[in-house]
Amino acid sequence: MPTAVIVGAQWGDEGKGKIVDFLTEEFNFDYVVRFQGGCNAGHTVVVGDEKYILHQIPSGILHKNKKCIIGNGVVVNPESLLKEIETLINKGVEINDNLFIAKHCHIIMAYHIAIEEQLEKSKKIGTTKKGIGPCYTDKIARNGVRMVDLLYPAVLKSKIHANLEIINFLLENLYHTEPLNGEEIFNQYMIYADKLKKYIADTDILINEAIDSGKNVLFEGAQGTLLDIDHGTYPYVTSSNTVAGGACTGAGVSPKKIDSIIGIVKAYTTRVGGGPFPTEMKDELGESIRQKGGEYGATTGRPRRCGWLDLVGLKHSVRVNGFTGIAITKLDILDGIEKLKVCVGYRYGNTVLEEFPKEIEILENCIPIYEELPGWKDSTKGIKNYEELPGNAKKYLEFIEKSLKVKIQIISTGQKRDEIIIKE
Ligand code: 2SA
Ligand code: GDP
Ligand code: MG
Repeated sequence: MPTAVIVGAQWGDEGKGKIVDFLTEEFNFDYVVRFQGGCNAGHTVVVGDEKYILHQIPSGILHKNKKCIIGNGVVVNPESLLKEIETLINKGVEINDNLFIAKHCHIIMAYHIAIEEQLEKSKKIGTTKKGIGPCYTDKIARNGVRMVDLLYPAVLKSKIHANLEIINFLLENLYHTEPLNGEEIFNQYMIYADKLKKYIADTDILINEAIDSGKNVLFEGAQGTLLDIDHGTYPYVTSSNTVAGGACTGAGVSPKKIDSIIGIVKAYTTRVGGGPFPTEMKDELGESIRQKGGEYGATTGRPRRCGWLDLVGLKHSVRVNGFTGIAITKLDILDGIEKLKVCVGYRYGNTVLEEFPKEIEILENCIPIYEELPGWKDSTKGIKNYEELPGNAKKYLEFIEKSLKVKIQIISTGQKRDEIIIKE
């Protein structure tokens, strides 16, 4: 597996952090590269009794001698990145010449957060309020401030002032709130520049040279396919390309150089924030899965909505990503549930849909068609050997594999590193 892309196959929080951490060591990846999103992400890695939540730093950072890269597709919040670095160092993690940030990453500015605060009042996407959308908006509108601008104070200053002319007009006249002070923002970002400049690099060159010299590179996606700006449940999506193709644009690597694409699939479904969710369980079972699975936002602490596995959404995910294999996570959370439902189609009015609809109004009014599978009583927690899984757990996995026509390569049976099965 010289290069592999890890992508969330649902609405995020599938357990990408755990799988990235595991694969980094197990398959000897030399580099781990984040390629989109920002500090909206929360990737959890549990090592022994210690829990780490990575937001912008790749989840390979906990292993020594691995290089971690924040690729150009990421939007960097300097303040939260510095906090993340400090937290990790305080926990004994080494961060020095093993971290690189792309020169051409866009930066989340204080005004992006201020604008999003206002936008969310009417739009109600249920964002993380980290300024992600407004930052990508500026990137596409060609108004963005990039990491490299931190090295050129005059450029930084003029960009901040030019952007604030528009932002302050909106804040004062449309939102009737206080304007922001450009000089204060500039001075604050110069402090960040001083602390972060040692990490800024030509990461596209670094990554390509690494691949060309035979090093193993793992690309770590954030959020999930159904939150993709193009392929997700628009407008209830994040503002980046979360699909596998995003790894190429978000790191500067040719599709020719990608060997494996692994979709991370939670054994059930969760979603945090607004938007349609056909298989959502609004009952006691949904609540008990939330409690047992610890389904609370790793960044915001918001309760995640929980539901049954949705093969319609997953088939779409398989198609747009081209998974070469999948990893099923949180199988243990389904232990003890008598009957498991799996959504195999949607009923919309008098029609049956087998494909995930693009029309948000249709998706909002779809009724899932379920296949019922028998559950299992025995615990799967911590099982490391496929043969030891209860028969019905194997049947559940085989059903998924057969429906999606993609091999299950990894099964995760707990939060910890070693609570995992490698199937092939
Ligand atoms: P944003 O902030 O603009 O990206 O929000 C747009 C939508 O994307 C969703 N989103 C997420 N969904 C799942 N997990 C995410 N990371 C955190 C976690 C979320 C948290 O690991 O739990 O702590 O709340 C994530 N980031 C963005 C978001 O909920 C909106 O639906
Ligand atoms: P990510 O954003 O995809 O990295 O996922 P999050 O970290 O936001 O959420 C996944 C949660 O599930 C974390 O608390 C993980 O520690 C936990 N987790 C991951 N895999 C498993 C598993 O197989 N079993 C259990 N019980 N928890 C898991
Ligand atoms: Mg998460």
